[in-house]
Amino acid sequence: MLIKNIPHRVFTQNMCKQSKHCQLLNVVIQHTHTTMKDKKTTKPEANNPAQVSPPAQQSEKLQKLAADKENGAGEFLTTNQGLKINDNQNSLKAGERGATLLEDFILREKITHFDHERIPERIVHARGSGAHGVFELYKPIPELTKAGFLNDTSVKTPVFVRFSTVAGSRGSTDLARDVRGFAVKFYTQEGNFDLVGNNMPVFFIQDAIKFPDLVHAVKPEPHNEIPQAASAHDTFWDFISLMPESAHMIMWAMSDRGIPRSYRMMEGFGVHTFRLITAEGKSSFVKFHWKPLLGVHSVAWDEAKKISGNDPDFHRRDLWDAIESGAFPEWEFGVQIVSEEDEHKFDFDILDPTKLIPEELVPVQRIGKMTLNRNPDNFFAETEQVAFHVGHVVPGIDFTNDPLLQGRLFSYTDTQLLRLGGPNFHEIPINRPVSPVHNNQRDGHMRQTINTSRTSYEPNSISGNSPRQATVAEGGFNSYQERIDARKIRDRSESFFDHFSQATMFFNSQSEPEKNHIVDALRFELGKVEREEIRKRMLGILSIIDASLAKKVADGLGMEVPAPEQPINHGVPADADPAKYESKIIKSALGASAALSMANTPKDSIKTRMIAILATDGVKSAELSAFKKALLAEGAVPKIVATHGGFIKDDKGAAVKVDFTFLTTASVLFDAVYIPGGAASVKTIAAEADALHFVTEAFKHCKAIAASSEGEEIIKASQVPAGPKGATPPGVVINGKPADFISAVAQHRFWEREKKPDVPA
Ligand code: HDD
Repeated sequence: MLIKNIPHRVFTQNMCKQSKHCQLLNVVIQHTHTTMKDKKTTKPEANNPAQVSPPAQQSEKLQKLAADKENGAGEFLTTNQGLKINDNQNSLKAGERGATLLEDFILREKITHFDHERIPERIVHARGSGAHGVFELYKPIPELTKAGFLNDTSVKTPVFVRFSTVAGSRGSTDLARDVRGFAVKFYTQEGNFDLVGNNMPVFFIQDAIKFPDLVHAVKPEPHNEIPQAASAHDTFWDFISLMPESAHMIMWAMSDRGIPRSYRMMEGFGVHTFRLITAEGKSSFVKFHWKPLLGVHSVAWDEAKKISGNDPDFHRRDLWDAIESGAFPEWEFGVQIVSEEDEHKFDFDILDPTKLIPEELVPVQRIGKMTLNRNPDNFFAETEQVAFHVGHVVPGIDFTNDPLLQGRLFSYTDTQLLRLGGPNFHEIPINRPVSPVHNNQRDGHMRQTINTSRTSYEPNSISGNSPRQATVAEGGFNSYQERIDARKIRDRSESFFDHFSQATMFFNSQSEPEKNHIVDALRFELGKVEREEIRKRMLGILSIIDASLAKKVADGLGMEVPAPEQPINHGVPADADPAKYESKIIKSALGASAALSMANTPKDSIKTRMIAILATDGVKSAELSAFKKALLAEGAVPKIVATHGGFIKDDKGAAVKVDFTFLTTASVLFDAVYIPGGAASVKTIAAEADALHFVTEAFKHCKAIAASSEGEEIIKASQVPAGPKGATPPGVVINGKPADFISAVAQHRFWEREKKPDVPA
């Protein structure tokens, strides 16, 4: 009885891992909890995690979260004080038509809570989606780090990941052209390690002091709050055109990486150079990577704009659906290691966050795998309240002096204090480590822990000096003892001054279609810029990166590339020697790096690909079922798109469930299209304008299309052009086998079809 009346949180939150007594107590509590629930619950909801999760997905973190979960299934409605509510329809009034009484505490509580339901959205990365998962190590790396989770292959480290866009508000579209956040919280046995990265390996600026300027420039303009979730406006390009250090990142942002097909098909990067530290205190520099096992893929820009209208939740839905269906997204975790001795051996400074280390120079070693296997139960409680911080590290991982990283170390706690309302945000269930927390921090808004000790200071004698400091051998964190012998200055290292070599290397590394997409993206973005001087300045910057790029963009804008001149340099400190800042266009010939082109990504799977099957009454059952079966066997997701909802009847009279109509979906929400035969089905679809648009648009976006010999009529009725010399265009499979279509879908896109000729969809 005693146990039953005490909130579970009090026990589980600070549960001492070592203590058998505590563990036993926890089991008793959870058991008691279950027994109570079982008695009261008439029909448990299907998503009650404690009841349906297979053991493999019940990580230590998920088990701990279970103690805070609430599910009202079969329960009475109550106030927050546990009082059962008798009437949730009417407020308390003076007479049937009378005024509502202030006395109505039930009404007041409900409305007050509602009035306070919103918290400030993140200043950047407001729009995001999260998922739970596990990280598994391939092999211990004690020669590089003493971090426990990187040394024990038997441990499955729980993770929570949040993907995001940067500029848009919380409700903005997923498909904005933007950088994507890729933040991973590892709940390790030694505390939380947060890897707060992006899907691009470099950043716009070199010093955190410029971050507020960058963000103010990209956010909607202050006078009219336009445009939402878009960088195509004057203030962004004004800033960028004055900040040559952004040249490399601009190439990435304007590339197809800015419009991913899926969060599941993005790379992730820690961006900064961090340090790994061994038990002996040896330091190595490290760049962290995430490599998606489904490959790196993007959509077309025209498609991205249309997805934003058809399904602004496209990426969120895609992640959710994949996890719900059991197609768990996976990434390999990679490290690029540079020894202390090699710190200065590159053409660039490894502390400069606008530079990457080409994989040809330092290969990425894949050391483990992350699998996302569970959707959150509550978006606000988990995805919105999760608080990441680059400063959350564990013994064996440490920082470098990258000036962007150094500034971030301040910013993240500061922002959570505002966003989550006070210093106890670490007690919010999703943010709690799985390792125990014991310290002398006390009180503050919404404190959850009931600290029972009389002492809240250290040293103390009253509590036997508990909690006590840990030696390094006991797992205490000690910062890497970097030798520093310097003057205190506010300046930038000249080793950070080569802004263009890697921008050019990135451009040179792209395939022809990828280069064309960068040109188109820049034409679009700069075409939206009203001020000519900004466009001109940008053309000047582009001409340093690549003359042909600048010329093509200029042609699209109807402008001339300005005569070569030094880029107007940014932020020269008031008293600095301008010569130091203004005379530098340093460029070293770095050539190209194959790893930078998405054209080189693996294209061997159609797992989770969305396939539209265009069919209606009279569809040929044999063709439909053969393709459907083959697609399902490969892990694809075939959906019937028909001219009406409900069920269609195939040529054998069997009912086939319709997933979408041409009204409720669009070709941009699919990866490929299959058109089975059946005279009646083909005739009806060929007469529907939306269906013909569907096919033409899928072709325009370079997707695989297959049709049976009868189904080809629909392709002919659409505006799909013939291929070279009247041949079938690449990626179009007529009267082929399912295997032919499957290998075409695996190619993702046939970019060579683009604009040859352009189709009006
Ligand atoms: Fe940041 C959020 C990634 C530079 C300040 N950042 C945030 C998130 C990601 C990144 C993924 C979202 C985390 C989540 O899902 O909750 N940020 C980066 C990367 C950067 C970077 C890869 C450069 C390499 N950020 C950066 C700088 C500053 C900040 C230089 C400030 C000096 N970032 C923040 C922030 C945010 C944030 C204001 C907003 C919400 C939050 O932290 O929790 O503190």
